[in-house]
Amino acid sequence: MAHVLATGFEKMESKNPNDNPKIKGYNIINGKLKLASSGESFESINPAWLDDCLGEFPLSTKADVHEALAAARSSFPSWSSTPAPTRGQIIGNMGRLLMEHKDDLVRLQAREIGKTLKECGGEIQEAIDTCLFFQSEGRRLYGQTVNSELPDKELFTYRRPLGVCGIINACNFPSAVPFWKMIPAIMCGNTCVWKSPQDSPLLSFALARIMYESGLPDGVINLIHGKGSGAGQYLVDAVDLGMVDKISFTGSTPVGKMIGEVCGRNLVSASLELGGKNPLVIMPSANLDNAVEGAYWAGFGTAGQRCTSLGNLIIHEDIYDEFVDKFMNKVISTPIGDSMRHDGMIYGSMLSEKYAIDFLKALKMCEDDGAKKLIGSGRITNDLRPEGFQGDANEGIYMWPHVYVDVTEDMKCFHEEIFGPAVTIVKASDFEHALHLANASPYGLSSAIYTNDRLEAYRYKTGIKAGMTGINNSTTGAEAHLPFGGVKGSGNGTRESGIWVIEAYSYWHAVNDELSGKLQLAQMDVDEVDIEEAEADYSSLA
Ligand code: UN1
Repeated sequence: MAHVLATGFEKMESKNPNDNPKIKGYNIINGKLKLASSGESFESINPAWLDDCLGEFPLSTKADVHEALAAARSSFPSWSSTPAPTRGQIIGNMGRLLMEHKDDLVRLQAREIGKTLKECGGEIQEAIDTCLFFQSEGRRLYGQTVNSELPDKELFTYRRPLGVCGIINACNFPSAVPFWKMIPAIMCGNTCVWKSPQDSPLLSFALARIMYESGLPDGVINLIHGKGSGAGQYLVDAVDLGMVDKISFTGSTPVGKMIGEVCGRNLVSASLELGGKNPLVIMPSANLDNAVEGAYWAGFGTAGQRCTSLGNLIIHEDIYDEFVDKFMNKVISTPIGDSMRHDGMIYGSMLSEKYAIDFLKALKMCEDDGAKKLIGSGRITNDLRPEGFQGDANEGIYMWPHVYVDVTEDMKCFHEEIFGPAVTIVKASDFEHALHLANASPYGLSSAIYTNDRLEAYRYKTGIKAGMTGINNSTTGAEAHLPFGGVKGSGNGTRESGIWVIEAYSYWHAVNDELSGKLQLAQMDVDEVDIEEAEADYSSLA
């Protein structure tokens, strides 16, 4: 089998529009390009242009996943003993290569998942930022020296890697999120098996090749393609077989709970970044035009397919009508279309057919709940298209923007995440009610408030139960050096990004060094310091 760096990208015969290349994709196991052992493959389709097939990728079997895990296991001793600053240097090289190839990767990502070029640019930048941050963390993988209670004895702490990490991410952030996971993982000395999202295998393949071009030794990151119910499940099942020391997962709450159970019964560490029903509160003192911009972007950026997208828009009753009017004025003319062919689009296609099907089911839930619809007709067709739609609707999978009002706490659509361009609007009678509503869903990922009352902002920040809060900002917009993650149904409390993620990929090793040449017993052989005889009679004060 060819080494990952031995060839360029292998093109296949394609009937793509504009002759877009169709690529033969491979798994990368121990630095070698490999097909699935069954010979089976699946295709990656451009959701904004369904005739455009990006390539064919191995439908990995259980044996392929186990081979990748074995490769990660055997490369662990040498990688974990490579000095952390050297590991950091390789990560820095990855960042520099991403910068060099940024424009091509941005276009490839937009082509594979239909996200706008602008957003894809932001995302590749987030992957670059992550590399540059962790390049230096390789020089800062500090432990501590700790004083002993006994003489001639020293105590130390060291960060140790966990071992083999299984990485599973969703296709909505197909470059930033795997980098959030794998970069700190390898910086800490772990090795990885990365199951690429089934809807972004080509981008994952290109990113993994960049990792190898950066000087990564064979077997440190192993890439396997396939479906969630196939390769993804085999990777999780391998936890029960003792082949995995860590799973890091970004995706839905039900799948996250299943993974958490498997990891829990094996006492294996799990990082779980799950769904959200992110609330955004608008108070009367807010700058309403600014708030409209934030709510609109939070609701419809990435076609609402971020885990940090706006869920419940909670509006104070005093400005409710004015705000909804301004908001709807914007929503009605939302520019929607393929950003590779039309400029200025706010959002593009759904990530894939599967996301479209789930979104349509969620719309039915809103309708069954009796929420009142202000705009939205499901899938965009050439006969029924919003005024801002550009192009031929039959070419891709596009959805109308949807806004529902009169949503109340007793409705399912108040509580459940809707992954797509839909916002549910709730009316609040005062600040306390707004805060109550913001906390009433089962999730706790992101949250936001627009207010110019500092006390209200303070009370929101301290009263909300969420991993992230924006003040006079939208619910989205994580940065590579700030902790990312949620509470309640949004995760298990682990964090991605910044120095906080290091906790998720290392354990603390406490070492004591007894220099006295004899056995000294902690707590028992410690010199006691007596309390001096009290001069004062405290009982006379009572
Ligand atoms: C996700 O949706 O899984 O803050 C990640 C944001 C992005 C990351 C979202 N930078 O919305």
